[in-house]
Amino acid sequence: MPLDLSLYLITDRGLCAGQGLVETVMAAVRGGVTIVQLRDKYASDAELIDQARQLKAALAGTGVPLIINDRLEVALAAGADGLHIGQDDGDVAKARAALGPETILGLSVQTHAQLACLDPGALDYLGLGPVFATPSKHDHAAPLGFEGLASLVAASPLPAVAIGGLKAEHVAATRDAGARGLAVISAICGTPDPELAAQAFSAGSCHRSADVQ
Ligand code: TZP
Ligand code: MG
Repeated sequence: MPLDLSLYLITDRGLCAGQGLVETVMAAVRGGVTIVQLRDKYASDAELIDQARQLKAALAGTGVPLIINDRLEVALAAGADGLHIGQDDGDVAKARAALGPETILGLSVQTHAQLACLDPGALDYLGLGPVFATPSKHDHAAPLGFEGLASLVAASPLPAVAIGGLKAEHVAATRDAGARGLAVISAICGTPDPELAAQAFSAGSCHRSADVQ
């Protein structure tokens, strides 16, 4: 199935705890999320494998792929659809070799220098950001703004999803910058109605900013 990066949900342990991880994700999928990343810096591998299996079972039949953040072994053990790694999370070539050719592999990129060094043949997509500063990731790089995002997208050899402080009101600007989609945590996780929160992004995508007078 072609990779649909339009609305990329990333989970957060704390923000999803109130309504439950699976409940939050499935509500968001009903609202239009097209791809889901399980991200939990604190869970043990065993705990994460268990969460991944629950999510995989819940997502079966929806066509929405499940991506695991950082942990190759978890992605393999849970039979996830993909893995997303950062610049310091190990070797892309090694991850691709372990995952095989069919599994989705994404990489976070913050700078042109990082873009120049990557091997596009080993990857399926890039996560570019942060667009804005965000409390959801404590050690994030300097914010790019939409101009910085557009500059990275223009140089990217792969489809890109933008990340960092993005809300439904940013859909048009993100698309105008050339990104295929928006990756979000706090715009959906921990909101009173994650389904409605996800729906707001498709409402936002109806207009490119150039169309708005
Ligand atoms: N990587 C760069 S910013 C970020 C990650 C994981 C967090 C995005 O979270 P939010 O709440 O959508 O700003
Ligand atoms: Mg990482």
